[in-house]
Amino acid sequence: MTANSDIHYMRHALAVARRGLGRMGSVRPSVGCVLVKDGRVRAAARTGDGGAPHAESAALAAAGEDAQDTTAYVTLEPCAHHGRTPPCAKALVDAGIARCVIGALDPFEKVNGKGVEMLRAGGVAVDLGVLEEECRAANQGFFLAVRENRPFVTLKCAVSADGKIAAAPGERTQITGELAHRYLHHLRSFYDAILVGKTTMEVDQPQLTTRIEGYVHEAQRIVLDRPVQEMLEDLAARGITRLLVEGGAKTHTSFLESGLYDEVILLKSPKVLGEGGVDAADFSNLKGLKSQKTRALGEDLLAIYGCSA
Ligand code: AOF
Ligand code: ZN
Repeated sequence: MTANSDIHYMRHALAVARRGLGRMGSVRPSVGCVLVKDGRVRAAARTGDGGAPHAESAALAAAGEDAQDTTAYVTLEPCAHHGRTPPCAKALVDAGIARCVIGALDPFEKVNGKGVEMLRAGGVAVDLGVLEEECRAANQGFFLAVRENRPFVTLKCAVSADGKIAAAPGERTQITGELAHRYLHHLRSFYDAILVGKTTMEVDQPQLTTRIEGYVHEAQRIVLDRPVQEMLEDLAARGITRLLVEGGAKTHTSFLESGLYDEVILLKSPKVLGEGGVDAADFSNLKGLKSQKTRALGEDLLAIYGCSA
């Protein structure tokens, strides 16, 4: 059985890792690493923006000599290859850590299993699979890009009580309130790119930026102009591992019909837009997705559907 303390520190590492989502700029994971000794966190770091430095080397640098005899909690297997940086597994061994607790194995073939071997060969005790599902979920964009050549896709839609996304065709309509608006800007900061259809681009002319204090993030803006599967492969090839699809209805429908989506986020307003409004896509049948979270945001309701258990 996994010790409670292992789960606790892995949660910490996951929280640190998640802050890097949407900031890697290429098909690279955002990893979290926490170094712990005698019940005290000595250092915590994530993969740097743009993919470097790796989480482990940043945490080791922060801990200095204090890294000796720590337990390292890492959300993803430490790397074993010479890439832009020397192998993290070797750096952990050289720093004299006692134990390494790993969330998920790295799917990248130059690393997969080899990081674990390198640690064990260096005398480090290794435990695998602590909060594995959460660790994979946190880096699902990276896993999908490596294995399926496409980014993690979230469909997001703000919808009125009567299922509309605008009061009339061609009319930009603010449907949800201030808290939902803030939530959306926060959400955007965890994506590499935001996609809209041509009509939305023309009608709403959205800036699609993150505009809240404390967040500096500019996701790439993408306008849907090709069959999606092809476009998604292209986006993955350009290093986009997390894509937020903001609509409109035609764009959402094309994703819903192709089945190429992993998560749906609906912001439901109590407002009624009436007969002349533009219908939202039909989100009533979400293949295999389950309700993950429902919560009030002011007078609006946030509903998240995903595939984790
Ligand atoms: C780690 N810690 O923080 C990350 C890892 O091009 P490079 O040298 O940056 O290597 C990228 C690969 O390293 C990436 O595909 C993934 O397998 C692993 N990422 N590994 O030990 C980290 N970001
Ligand atoms: Zn590394």
